[in-house]
Parts: sequence; structure tokens; C-alpha cells
Amino acid sequence: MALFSFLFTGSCLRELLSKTGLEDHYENKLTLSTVLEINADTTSDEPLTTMQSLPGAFLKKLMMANVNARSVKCLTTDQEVSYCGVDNMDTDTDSKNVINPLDLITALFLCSDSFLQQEMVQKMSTCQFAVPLLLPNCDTKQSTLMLWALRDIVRKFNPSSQTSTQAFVEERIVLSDIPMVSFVRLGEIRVSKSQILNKLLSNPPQYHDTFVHDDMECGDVPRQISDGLVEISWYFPCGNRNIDMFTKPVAVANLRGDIRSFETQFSFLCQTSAAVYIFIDDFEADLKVLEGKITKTELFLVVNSQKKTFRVDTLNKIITNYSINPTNVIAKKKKNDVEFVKTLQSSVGDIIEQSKNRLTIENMADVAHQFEILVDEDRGECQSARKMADEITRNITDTIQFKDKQLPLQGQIWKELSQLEKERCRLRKGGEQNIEHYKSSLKRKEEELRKKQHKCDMSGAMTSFILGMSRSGPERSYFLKWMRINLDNLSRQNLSALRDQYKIFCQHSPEKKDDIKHLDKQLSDCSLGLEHFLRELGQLYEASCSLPKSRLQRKQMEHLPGLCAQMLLDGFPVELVDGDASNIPLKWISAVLTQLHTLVQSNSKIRVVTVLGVQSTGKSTLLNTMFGVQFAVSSGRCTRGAFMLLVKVHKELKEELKCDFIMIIDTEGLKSPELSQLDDSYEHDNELATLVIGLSDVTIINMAMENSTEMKDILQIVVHAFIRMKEVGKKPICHFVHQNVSDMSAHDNNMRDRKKLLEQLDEMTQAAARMEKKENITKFTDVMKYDPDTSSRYIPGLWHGTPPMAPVNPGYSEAVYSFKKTLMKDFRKCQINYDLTHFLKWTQSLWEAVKFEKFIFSFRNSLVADAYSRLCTEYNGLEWAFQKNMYSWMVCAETKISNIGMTDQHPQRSIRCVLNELMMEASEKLSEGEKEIQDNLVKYFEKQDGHVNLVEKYKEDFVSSAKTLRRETENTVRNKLQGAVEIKEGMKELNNIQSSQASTMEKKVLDLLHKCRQNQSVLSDKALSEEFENMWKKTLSEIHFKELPRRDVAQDAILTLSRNLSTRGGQVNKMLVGNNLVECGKKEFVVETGGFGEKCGGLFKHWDINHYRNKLQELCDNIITQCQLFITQKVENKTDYHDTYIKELLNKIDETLEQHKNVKISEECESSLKLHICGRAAREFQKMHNDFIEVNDPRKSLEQSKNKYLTEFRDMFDNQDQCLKKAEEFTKLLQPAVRDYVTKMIGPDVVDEVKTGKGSKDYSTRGAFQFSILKQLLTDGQYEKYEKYIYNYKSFVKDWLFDQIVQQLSKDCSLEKLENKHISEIVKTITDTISNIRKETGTTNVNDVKTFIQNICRALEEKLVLKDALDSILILNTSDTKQFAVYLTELVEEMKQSLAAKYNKIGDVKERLRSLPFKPQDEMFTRLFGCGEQCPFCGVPCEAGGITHATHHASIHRSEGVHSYRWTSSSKLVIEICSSLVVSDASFSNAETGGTFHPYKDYQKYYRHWMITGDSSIEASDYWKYVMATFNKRIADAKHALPADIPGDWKALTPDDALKSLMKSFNMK
Ligand SMILES: Nc1nc2c(ncn2[C@@H]2O[C@H](COP(=O)(O)OP(=O)(O)OP(=O)(O)O)[C@@H](O)[C@H]2O)c(=O)[nH]1
Ligand SMILES: [Mg+2]
Ligand SMILES: [Zn+2]
Ligand SMILES: [Zn+2]
Repeated sequence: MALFSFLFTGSCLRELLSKTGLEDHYENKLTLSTVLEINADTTSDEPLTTMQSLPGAFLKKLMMANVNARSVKCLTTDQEVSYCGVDNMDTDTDSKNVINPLDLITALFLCSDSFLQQEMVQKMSTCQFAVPLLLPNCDTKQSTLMLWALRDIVRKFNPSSQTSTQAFVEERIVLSDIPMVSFVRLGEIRVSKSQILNKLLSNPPQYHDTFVHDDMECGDVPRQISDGLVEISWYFPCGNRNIDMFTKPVAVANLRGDIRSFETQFSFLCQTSAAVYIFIDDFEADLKVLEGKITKTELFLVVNSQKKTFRVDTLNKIITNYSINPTNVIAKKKKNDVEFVKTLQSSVGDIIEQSKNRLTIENMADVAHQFEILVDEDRGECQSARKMADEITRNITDTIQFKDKQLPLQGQIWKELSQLEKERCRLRKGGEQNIEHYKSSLKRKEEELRKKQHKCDMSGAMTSFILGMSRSGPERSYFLKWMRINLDNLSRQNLSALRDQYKIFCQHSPEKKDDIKHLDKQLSDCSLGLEHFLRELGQLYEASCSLPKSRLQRKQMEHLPGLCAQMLLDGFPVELVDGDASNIPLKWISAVLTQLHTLVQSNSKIRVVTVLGVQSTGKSTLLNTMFGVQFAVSSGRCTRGAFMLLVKVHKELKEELKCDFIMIIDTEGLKSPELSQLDDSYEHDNELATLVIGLSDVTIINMAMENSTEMKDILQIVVHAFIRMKEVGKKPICHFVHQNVSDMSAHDNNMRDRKKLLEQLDEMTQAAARMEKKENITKFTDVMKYDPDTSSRYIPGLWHGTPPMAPVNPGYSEAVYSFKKTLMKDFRKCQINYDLTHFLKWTQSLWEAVKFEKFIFSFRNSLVADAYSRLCTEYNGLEWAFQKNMYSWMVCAETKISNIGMTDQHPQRSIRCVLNELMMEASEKLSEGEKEIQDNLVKYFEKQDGHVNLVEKYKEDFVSSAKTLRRETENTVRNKLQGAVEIKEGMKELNNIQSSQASTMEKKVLDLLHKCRQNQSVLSDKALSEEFENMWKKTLSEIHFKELPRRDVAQDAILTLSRNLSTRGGQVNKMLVGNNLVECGKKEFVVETGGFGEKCGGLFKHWDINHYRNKLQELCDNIITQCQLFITQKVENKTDYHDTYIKELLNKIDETLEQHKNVKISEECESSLKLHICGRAAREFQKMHNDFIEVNDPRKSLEQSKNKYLTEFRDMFDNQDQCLKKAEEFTKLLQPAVRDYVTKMIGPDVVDEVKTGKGSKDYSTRGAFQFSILKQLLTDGQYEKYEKYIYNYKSFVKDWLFDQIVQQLSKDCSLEKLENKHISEIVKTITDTISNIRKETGTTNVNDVKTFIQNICRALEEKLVLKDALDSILILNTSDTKQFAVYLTELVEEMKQSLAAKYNKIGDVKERLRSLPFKPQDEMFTRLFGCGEQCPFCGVPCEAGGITHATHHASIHRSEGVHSYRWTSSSKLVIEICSSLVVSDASFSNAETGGTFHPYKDYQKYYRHWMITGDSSIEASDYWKYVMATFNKRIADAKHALPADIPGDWKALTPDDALKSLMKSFNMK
């Protein structure tokens, strides 16, 4: 039925296209990139159910070189079930759902653009499928010669029958004049022509379906559009007489359809073929078509003599009519084809030998034009592109010369530049030279080389190349293809032989090292490909980057990266690592990728797959098969460096795979050890492997099974790379691919091998770990997740049979397909994904790290630095939240303790009980807080963004910092609360005395009042006073006043001190005994000389002789200042003295000394320091104590309140209302408590304010803080400031920070605002409390102000210290609480105003900050100052985060002369920088090493806790170079040394350079 319908719709082409879903593409051609796009079907194995899915399925298989591609068909249910039975006899295969493969192929070719066509032909030819030579269009009746499509086929064969197997030649088929024989039919025939041809072309045991024939899947489906198609295929000999059917190559063309209907094609074939074989059964037919065809070709008639209609006489007639050579008749005589095929073969063999008509396919174009056959290359764009390409390549005769002349930048200059770049990191050849001078000389050389590059004018070839690259769309693609084809043709002549030789040498005589080396060099010298032109583009660009931005020459190059980006986007591979120079042109690659990122509107998330393996093990082939791409494949050393290529991901899959593109990186084969010794390529291989493994999400390790030593070598390199990646926190997914496995059950058989592989891996891991100094790694599984069963893949050999006639092994293609599915699954599993900008950063980072001899990936790396500073910021936030929380809790707790006994709530509960409860509560709160930090840290590391993997190894630092923080806070809390309790206890006696006195007096006053009232008499004021006076005197005489005990503070102190020093030696004891504490600390504390300096004499370099002494003095001074501050604070509080004060002081000293363990302090010095401080403290505390006793003398204080009692007494007698008065009194007492409250609360707020305000970034991490100091110093540009920063680092930082805080708070009255905020808050609390209490008591209307006040106090017990206040209010009568509350509310409001006004007036922010109990400046200082460690060489402070960390590090190190290091011999300042020294071969010697010399490289032997990393860029240390150069003389003068010899380029540095380097080093934008 269906057949009918197209007959009537007119166009069976349209019909078929719409059936197969290709309709739209007839106009709008399918492109290669859409076909290669990864979509849902890429790895789906769903059965095909619609005709529309067939073209896709065919292409998918074809692109993977699957020889079964042509058998794609729909799976229909009825076909499955009803395969037999009488009923099914006449149901024809449903023509609706089937299509002849030829139709499918024809349709696809008609709907594809030229690039896809070319690729399809390429893959078909690899599968040994016949490919279209003339493509018919049954609609327009036009045929097209597929010259362009065939242009890329390159085949290799052995034309000589002499058995020397080396005579392989490689040829581009369209250019070689292989004789062609054509096979056509006239009328219907009984034999299958195509099947006969297949047999003709197959080597006997390996029959292969080159041409589609009836007996294939769907081959019997009637063809609808492919009649008129001429297919072509080739036979190539392999050089083995026993196998080869023909000894020379031959092309076989096959015309589909009856020649009578396709006369044009037939005529074309007759003009181009050496012979045309006409299959004919029906001699009655009209044979006019044969007329006049035997001009160029020989005609053969192939007849079937078995047929009943066969007549010899008719045949003879034909022969004479058409003047066919009578010998040119071949008859099929038997049923069996064998003999028939043999006859044909020998006939064809003869033709090959004698034929004169040899036409290359390229030359067939002319014939095509004669017959009005279109030629696909005639397209305008293609022709113009070809012209451009030819122009460039035409003149190349000598590749080496051409490269020299036309591509000069990449030659020797670029190689030297690359070496310089590495030498800058490795400093191997510096010799005896001073390192910084050496580095400067390297920089000079680099500049010279760049200058040399600038001098080269752009060559003619490059100008034309850029012109070609700048063409739009398809024309550029044509141009690039033409370039590639032309260059390939050129180097084929030069290289094929070399490659073969190379391969043979490598395989058979690896001992001939010199020959191999020579060949290798020749290979790289002679090769000239597209990549060389792109390299030159890169160098043009890079060289221009070193010019000033405004230069025209630079501007002209700015568009180049865009061109290359476009190329990548079009699916061309681009070189990432230049294998010859062994370097990445980073500026160029960066620019290209950045451009690309812009081109795709930032949708540039990528997944990266790479392949690694030994040379020529089919790595490129594997990738090409897997993704349908076109990396260069050839025998012999072929891929150099690493190439990247992008494959698009369809939008339906972007979400799932989390990427927009897949980047495939093909790498140069690693060399076997024998080969690598030749030219140190081991290093190159190692670098390459580290880089690509580092870059990839999935790494494929390709191994050829047959060679186990080779396998070992590559694994060794790979293991190194993995260990390094572990350092970086990257866990790449990795697959080991064993290729060339002959047996499909290999997986099982190789069980033992796999175990052995793992053993070997373990062994190599250990060896590699030793070399990388990572001894804790012992097993391969420590390095990466590896499961011997699933991490290995087995892929059978590529060819099915003997090349060149072997098709691709279907097993190979299937295995690769199944592998691809695994990869897709891997991608889905991968978590995070980043875009190209990130890939770029990674590339830069890894490459930087690789350039060092030891792979260094540390804080100098911007990614790590960034991740680390994020982590620090995160942790600092958590830490601060914890501290703030604990502080406010502690303030409450302290207040509570002070208020104990105030309201007599639990009179029986002892203070100690309260303390225990509070400590328990504290402990709970602390645990909660600690847990929160830990949980948040875990969460942070789980989040996976911000590159947490890079800083995974520092996680432990922060986890333990949180623990330390908790422990330290717990100690502080305990000390504080205990202190508060002890003070409280100390006051107990005084309080008791006072309250008993008060209650006695109260009773007496009330008695007197009672008495006076009873007398009824109206007493005058005077009389009343007299009565009171009498009573007062009498009472005082009755009270037994106890003096407060007076203590000897010095004695207390010396006791505490000797307990503190009890573990020290006898000398110390003597000091304690012999010293009168009262006399201590009166003079300046001076560290005694002696014991310092002598040890350091006569060294290579040495500290200033007084260095140690000065350091110690500085430390002691610091401690003294700190303690003095503490003492002053206590004294200002005007409380009584308590033992804990001295204890606290000593704790403070011990803590500080502990923090500065590196400054060695003798026991004697420690003791005298403590004596000094305790002496001072004892004196001041004694005075405070005396004052306290004075002020609080019971008798005196009672007498002081005499007036109060009197007024009270009078008022009561007069029955005056006391509401207002009491309210006033109470308010007056509230005021100091409120002020106290505000003072306590404000500290943390100030920290918050500074941390979140403008400039907050400076305080986010220690690094950022250092940065802002150094930046400020640079701006100020004063040596004095630098000097203070360097020599009095701590106090400098302290002052600096304080100034910053003060500055910030002075702006916009920030401090006042904070204060007012807190006043408002507390006043609101008070008024709320008042109204609440009123509400509660309102109904009962308690007429008792005293209770009312007590209730208020109780409610505020956690906020305000009111105990004393309460004691001093006398309330003897009762009055209306309602009225009292009203007054009180008003008064409190007034108090708020007056306090606020006062705050606004006090101007000195500095003073106010200093007086806070929680000092924001100290708090911030402690956090920002960090561990306080300084670099053992240059003294730069550590920037590591957290409280505790395993290693110290700093962003930039200083020139050591800045720290007054000098040469012993010349007294000249030293300019060396630690970060250069640690990678150089220099040695150091100091007290630590006991005067012996020790290599800087191994500095960790002595400074285990320091991490000093090499500095790859010259610029990184520019800051200190600038400082050193600028202040050279000042430093020398100040430190009594001679100025250093400063390298010339240091002197040229400007403040701007210094700033830039600072920003870069601290990773600031
Ligand atoms: N016999 C055989 N040949 C293969 C196999 N795989 C690839 N080849 C051939 O080996 C040659 C080298 O393949 P490539 O893919 O270029 O190898 P490569 O590993 O990329 O080579 P380099 O990049 O130069 O290290 C090509 O001619 C392939 O056709 C295989 O499994 N068996
Ligand atoms: Mg390769
Ligand atoms: Zn240093
Ligand atoms: Zn540190």
C-alpha cells in the first residue's frame, strides 16, 4: 500500500525524508557538531520504535565506527512474535516501518553539510563500508561527485609484493591514481552484484559486507531513492602474498540501478574507469546505452550461463554490435559463486596490471563537469578557502626552513623562554651566584627574548593565516580543513617514513638510543601542522602582552584569542600543552578560554576527560571512537603535548550532567623508560601527567596488555600524579583500560592479573610516596578509590583481521560504547562543577605548581589562598559568634553573683552552690557552642563549593582550634566567676556588719518614733532633733564596732609567687628569699646581658648581636605593660584587694611566655620579671586595700548616714509622703548600675561594628589584615614606620589596630549611637519591669515600697548590679506603690536623657574604649595577631588561621636585609628572600643548626612547623624588593651595616609595582 502512495505524491525523496524525520534537514543541513552532541540517546539502549529514530541511531553507531551501523531497524512487535506459520506467509514485511540501508545512507548524505559528509565517509571507510562517489538526488535528477567528502580518507597499504613489510605507504585516496573498476547492471539480474563484489574484495577467511546487498538486514527492502548511487570502495594489499587478493590497490565502483535509467552515471564511469563490468541477464533488452562507451575503458559483459534464457548467439551478436572484445565476457557457469568470483578476480587483476586509464578522484571532477554532474567542492566558500590555504602552503618546500622563516616566534626563542620560566622556579643553574641577582638576570634574559620576538615582523604566512581564520562561518572551517589537508599531505611525504622507522626502532631495537633520539628530533623538526600555526598565533599574542597596553602592535593582536576560541567552538582541537617546548602558553590559553567563555554567554561549565598512556597505544583512536572526534591518529609518534577539544552537551542533558560541554584532552604518549632516558623526557611526561590528571574529572589510563613492563612505567608516572592530587584534595575518577585483549572473557581470566596489578600499584605507590615525602601513604587505595574489579576495563583489538583490509572489530566499538556509558555515569556522579574561567584558574595553578621541581601547591596558589581565606573567614565568624554568646552569658552570671543575697531569695544557698550551678550551666553552654562550630565546619566542608577540597587538610586545624577555644573560654569563665565569688565572699563580713548595724539603727529609729508619737506632744523640730541625737549617740555607744581586718598584700603576693615558682631551681628560690617584694619593681626592668649572641658568632649570616636580647626585652616590656594595665583596672574599680588578683597576674605572665616559647627566657630572668611585676602590684594593691578599709570603716559609714536617718525620722513623724523622694533616691542608685551595664555590653558591639563596617575586609582574615597594614605602610612610605613594624611588630600592630578602630568609631558618632542603643534597651527593660510588677501587685495593692523595690531588683538581677544600691536606701515607712511607680517611670526616663546627653559630650573615643571591661581592640588583636610566630629566616608573621594550626605560613617573605641580616664577611646587608632560597641550592647555618650548614631546601628539618613555599613569579616579592631598594641605606645606617648590592631591576620598581605585587601575593582583587 505504502508503495502506491509515493508513486502519486510525486516525490519519493520528500516522502522518505518525512518518514525518517529528516525533512527539515533537506534545506537546513545536519552539522557534525549536532551529531556529536551528547544527548539522551548517546548512551541509551532503548529499542528503536520509530522510523524517525533510525537516522540518529545509524549516525550514533557510525560515529563510533560500529560495523553493525547499517543494520539499524525498528523493532516492531508483530515481527517479534509472528515469525512463522502459514498465516504469515503472505504478509510482506511491513514496508511502512523498514528502510533499505542504502536509502538511509543516501538520505543522510543529502541532508548533511559537507563537514558531516566528510566525517561520515571517514568513518564508513574505517568500517570498510563502500562510500558514495556519485550521490543521486532522485528529486532533481542531479548527481554530485563527492570529492570533498572523500577528501579526508587516508589509507595505508603495502604496494610491493616483495615481502619486505616495511614498504607501507600512506596515501590520501582522492589524490592517488588507483585504477578503478566499475560494476553495473543492465536490466534485472538474478545474482546479487553487490554480494559478488564483497566476495571479490574480501580476503578469503574474512568475508565482509563492503556493499549493502539483498541478503543483509533490510537489504531486501525496495530501494526508493538510492538508485543512481555510485559507491566506491578499495582493495589494499598488505604485502603478504598468501593473503593479498591483488598485489596493487584497486578501487571498485558499484552503480545502483539499471544503467539504462542512469546513463549519465554510466557514461561517467566509462570515462573514469579502467574497466566496466556489465552484469546482464536479459539479452532481449534494449542495449542502446552501450553505444560509444568504449573510448577510455574496457567493457566486460558478465553473464549467467545457467539461466534458461541464455543464448550464446545473442551474446555474440551483442559483442559484435558494440565491438566488445570477445575475451571480455565472463560467464557464471555454476550455481556456486566461488569459481565465478575467482574468474572476476583474475580479470580485475589483469586490468590493474595493464590499465592505462588511471584517474585520481580529484581529476574525475573534470569528467563530472562534462556530464553536468555537480562536484561538491565547487562551492564558492570551499574554493576561496582552498585558494587561501594553497597560498600559504604552496611555497613550503623545506619544512624546517619554512618554520624558521615564517613561524619564527615558536622556535628556539619560545623554547628558551619556557626553560627560563622553569629555571625561575627551580633555580638549578644559579651556581655560586647570589640568588636574587641570578633571578634578576633570568628576568632580564626573558625580557630580551620577548624583545627578540617583537622584532620579528609578522610573516607573510601568518598574515595570510590570520586572514583565513578571520573568515566567517563555513569558510573558516573550510580554510582550516584545507590547511590541515595540505599540511598533512606535505608532512606525509616527510614523516611517514620517519614515523615507521621510529616505531620499528622503538619496538625492535630500543637499545639504539642515539638513532631513536635522532629520529625523534627529526620528527619534531619536520612536522608541520595546523598546531604550529596556532602556536605562532599564541606567541604573537603572548609577546604582545609584554608591550604597553596602548601600543598598536598589542592592539592588533587582541582579536586573535577570539579566533581561536571560535575554532574550539567549531569542534577543532587546540593545543593546550606544547609538547616541543614542554610548556603552556598561559597568557594565550587564558585569553582563548576567556573569550570562549564570553562567546557562550558564560554557559561554559565543562567536564573533562583525558587519556594517558604509552606511545602509540591507540589513545587518540579510543577517544575518536568514543566521541566521534578527530584527534590526529597515525602510527609512530604522533600526538605531541596535549590537545583539547569541546563536545557540546544537548540542553536536555545539561542539568543531569551538570555541564554545557565535555572537554576531551588527548595527550602525547608517555615514553618507555629506555626512551625517556635519552632526553630527560621523564620530567616532561611527569609534568604532563600531573597536569592532565589534575585537570580532569575522569582520567583514562590506557595500557596495552601485552607489555607488562611498559605498563609498570606508565603506572609509576600516574601514581606520582595521583599522590600530588591527593595533596590538592582532588580525587579524580580513573579507569584503567587494557587494550588489545583478544578474548572477550578476559575480565574473568585476568583476575590474577588484576591482583598482580594492584600489588604492583601498591609497590609503586610506596616508592612514589617516598620520593614525594609522603611516607604516610602506603597503599594505592590510600591515594584513590580503586576497586580492582570495576576500575579495570578490557577492550579488544581495534581491527577484525589484517589491516589494511580489516574492518573495525565490532567488539572494539561495543566495548568502547559500554565504556562511554560508564563515563556518563561518572559524570552524573561528579558533584561540583565549574565553568571555563575556573578551568583556566586550575590550569594556571597546576601548571605553576608543576613548574617547581617538587610539585608545590600551596598558599602561593591563588585558588588555595582563596579557599583558605574563605575557610578562615567562615571559622572566624563562628568563633566570634561563640565568644560573643559566651561573653554575654558571663556578664549575666557575674551580675548574678554580685547580686547574691540582695533579695534573700535563697538565704540558705551558699555562694559556692551558685558557683557550681553556674559552672555547670557554663559547661553545657560551651559544649553547645563548640558543637555548633564543629557542625558548621562539617557542613562547610560538605558544601563542596569554595574549593573546600583544596583546604581539606587544614580542616583538622580548625577542628582542634574549636576545641582549644572551648577550653580557653572555659578557663576564663571559671577564673572570672571564681574571682567574682571570692570578691563577694571577701565582702561578706563587711556586708554583715553593715546590715546588722542598719537593722539595729532601724529598730532604734522606729522605737524612738513610737515613743515620740505616744507622748502626743507636738514636738518642735529642734526637740525632735535632740531626741534623735540622743538616741544616735546612745546607739553608737552600744554597737560594738569591728575593725575590718587589714592585710599585708606583699606577704600574700610573695606566697602566691613562691607557689607559682615552686618547680624552678634553687637559684630562683634564693632570689625569692633574698628579695623584699616591697622594693621590687621600682626601677625599669632591664633584661641582663650575658648568654646571648656569643653562640651566633662567625656564621654565614647572623642576627644583629643584640637580637636575642632585644627580642626578650621587647617581650618582657610587653608583659609589664599588659600587667600594669590589669593592675590599673583593678585599682580603678575601688574594690577590696583579693588574692586572686596576684594569681591572675601570674597566669597572664605564664600564658604570654608560653605563647612565645621561641624567645628563650631563663628561669632567673622569668623570676626577676615576676618579682618586678608583683612588687609593683603589691604596692598598688596595698594602697587600694587601705583606701577600701578607710572608706568602708563600719563606724564611719554609719556616721555618714546619720543625716539620712534623721530626715527619714522627721518625715515619718510628719507623716510626709515619701514616694517621690524614694523614687528619686532609687533612680540615683540605678544610674551607675545602668552605666556599668552599658559599659559591659558595648565591647562586643564595637567589634561587630568594626567587623561589618567599611573596611571590614581588612579584618576578615589574618592575611587580609597583613595586607592592609603593608598597604598602609607603602602609602605612608616612611622608614620609621617600617622599622617599628619590623622590630616592634606586636606593639606596632596593636597601636595600628587601635588607631583603625578609633578612626572608624569616631566617624558618625558610632560609639555614641551604640551607647544610646544600649541605654534605651536597658531603660526599656526597667520601665517594663516596673509596669509588670505593678500589674502583678496591682490588685493586691501592696503598700510597701520596699517590697516593690526589691521586686524590681530581683527582676533585674541578671542585668544590673544593684546589691549595694539596695542596701543604701532606707525605707522605714510604707507608701503608695502606685504613685511610686509613676514617679519612678518618669525619673528613669529622665535619667536616660541625661545619660545620653553625657555620652554625647564625652569626646575621647580612645579613652572610652580603653575603659571598657571588654576591650574590642584587645579582642580583635588576639584574633588577628594569631599565633604570633614569625618566619625563622625573615621574621614575617604567620598568617595561618584558627587558634592552633599544624603549620605556619605567610603570603610573602621579606628580603632578609630588611630584617638587618648581613654577610659576616662584608657586613653588607643580605638581599636574599626565603621563598627563593627554599627552592635554591643554598644553605643556611645558625644557632639552630649548631653552626653547621644545612640546605634551605630541607629547612623543615629545623623548622618543622613552617611552610615556606617557592615563588614562581618574579613579581610576587616586588613589595619587599621595593622596600629593600628604597631604604637600603637607611637600614644599613640604622643597623650599622653596609648597604646591600641591589639588582638593577629592583631599583626600577615603583610603589605601584609594589602595590601590584602585594595584591597578587595576598590574592586581593
Ligand atoms: N592493531 C591494533 N592497532 C591499533 C589499535 N588501536 C589503535 N591502533 C592503531 O595504532 C596506531 C596508533 O594509534 P593512535 O590512536 O594514534 O595512538 P596514540 O596512543 O594516540 O599515539 P601517540 O599519540 O603518538 O602516543 C593507529 O594506526 C591505530 O589505527 C588496536 O587495538 N590494535
Ligand atoms: Mg595520540
Ligand atoms: Zn621568611
Ligand atoms: Zn602560625
